Amino acid sequence: MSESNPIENRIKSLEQHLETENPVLVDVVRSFKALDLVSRQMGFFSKEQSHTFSVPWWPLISVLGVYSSGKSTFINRHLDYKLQDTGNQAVDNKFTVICFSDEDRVRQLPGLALDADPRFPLYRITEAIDEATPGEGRRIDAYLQLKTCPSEKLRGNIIIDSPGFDADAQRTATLRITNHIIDLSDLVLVFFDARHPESGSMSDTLETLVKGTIHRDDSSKFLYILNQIDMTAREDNPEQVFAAWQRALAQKGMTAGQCYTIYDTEVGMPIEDEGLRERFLRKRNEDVAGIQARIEEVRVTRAYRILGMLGQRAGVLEKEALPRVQAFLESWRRRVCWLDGIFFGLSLACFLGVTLWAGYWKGFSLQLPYLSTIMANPWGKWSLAAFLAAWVVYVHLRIRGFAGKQAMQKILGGMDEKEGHENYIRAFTKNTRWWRSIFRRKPSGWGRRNMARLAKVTADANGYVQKLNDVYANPAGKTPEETAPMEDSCST
Ligand SMILES: Nc1nc2c(ncn2[C@@H]2O[C@H](COP(=O)(O)OP(=O)(O)O)[C@@H](O)[C@H]2O)c(=O)[nH]1
Ligand SMILES: [Mg+2]
Repeated sequence: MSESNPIENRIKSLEQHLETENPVLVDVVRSFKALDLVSRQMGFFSKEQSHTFSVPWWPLISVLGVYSSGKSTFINRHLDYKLQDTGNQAVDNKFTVICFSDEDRVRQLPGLALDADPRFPLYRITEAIDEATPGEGRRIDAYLQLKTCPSEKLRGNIIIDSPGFDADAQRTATLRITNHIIDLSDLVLVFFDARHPESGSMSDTLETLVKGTIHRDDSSKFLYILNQIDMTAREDNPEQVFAAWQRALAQKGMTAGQCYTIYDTEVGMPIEDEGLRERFLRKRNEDVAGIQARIEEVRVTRAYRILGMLGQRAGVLEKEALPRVQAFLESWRRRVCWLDGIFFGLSLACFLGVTLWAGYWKGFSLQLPYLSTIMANPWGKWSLAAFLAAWVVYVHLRIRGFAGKQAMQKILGGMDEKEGHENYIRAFTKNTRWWRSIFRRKPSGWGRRNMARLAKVTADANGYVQKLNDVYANPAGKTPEETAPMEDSCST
């Protein structure tokens, strides 16, 4: 039966995909599933929700920049695979999301595949496009495609190749997608073309990609790359080209960041002068290694960050969600008691007042007209009792509902929208269902078994860190720290 559950199927395909790439993360998925179970039983999650859907499983490296600056050539070289078309004409006008597959061939899928699959970073991208250009989301296939490729370099990350900034048609949508991709990316390589350092597309790129990024708090994820510098080797002073480029970046307000100058040794022009060639090559090799190190670092730190998220989510359930539900229950209980007391107290007082005023009391005995007739009837007594009981229950339930809303507003009012009001409302509602006594202090889903589950998730999270250390800290002998980027400032 569970086979046909779309949520489970999605998670299963996530597991399969991770299995080929990083088996430690398959165990991590299992831990997230345990959290899902607890979250559901506590009422935080509906059946359609899962922690695994909001975890960015693959770090995203996007390659943006000037058209014909060698982005696709760089990607092909990096993957060691002739995947993308290259050329001086605008050969590619789509964003290409490239991810790993252990199939022995490249598979190409339309953009819709990306939009509909939460495993991929561009899930629901059509909504973002529609926001910018209403109706354009339908044409998603004109903007996006997915390619799977067996290159080892793709294990554990996703690369996005982009069209240049030259196509004026569809510009808004393209910009919108670009911004969306930048937001999602862990690393953004911005390519410039050393052949035309002053061209229009260059200044467009500067405008969009440099000016817009300097005020971001994640500005360190941008690498600025002046590509094809082999073309400057024939000029009198290649350093000038580099300096002019840096000045242009600085003019846009960029004061620090990582700058690299590279070229492709196979498609680049041969440099005749030996001294020059050596100088160019050394700088190029250094910078390419720097870029590779950043890419590797992203891949490794992402895996650790996912583990951090696992521990953090377990912590949030226990240290934030649980106390809030308890505070809610407390506030609700108090309100129900007060309102019940006030309402039934007042009702009783009114009843006494009216009957006293009407003179139905003879000493301590109440003599209501018709009461003796009703009591004399064998059905009458029970009907009266049933009526009264139904009325009391009805009023009490209405009060529970009313008090629940009030208590909810109180707790939600003190919370940030980002903390998921919807989930809390679901949990609060679950805890106030009509058959739950207001005196039950233990929140729904918070039994011994779930407490043990959470404790296990936290313990496992630590164990996974060690497993990851084994995977990453050994073979190449490199740790993320050692491969951290050089401090290379672009400021002049
Ligand atoms: N001289 C030289 N040409 C390059 C270099 N990298 C790429 N090219 C050429 O520049 C053209 C555009 O490259 P492409 O990768 O398609 O650029 P994209 O539009 O940014 O993806 C192609 O003809 C490449 O062969 C380089 O480092 N030096
Ligand atoms: Mg290209």
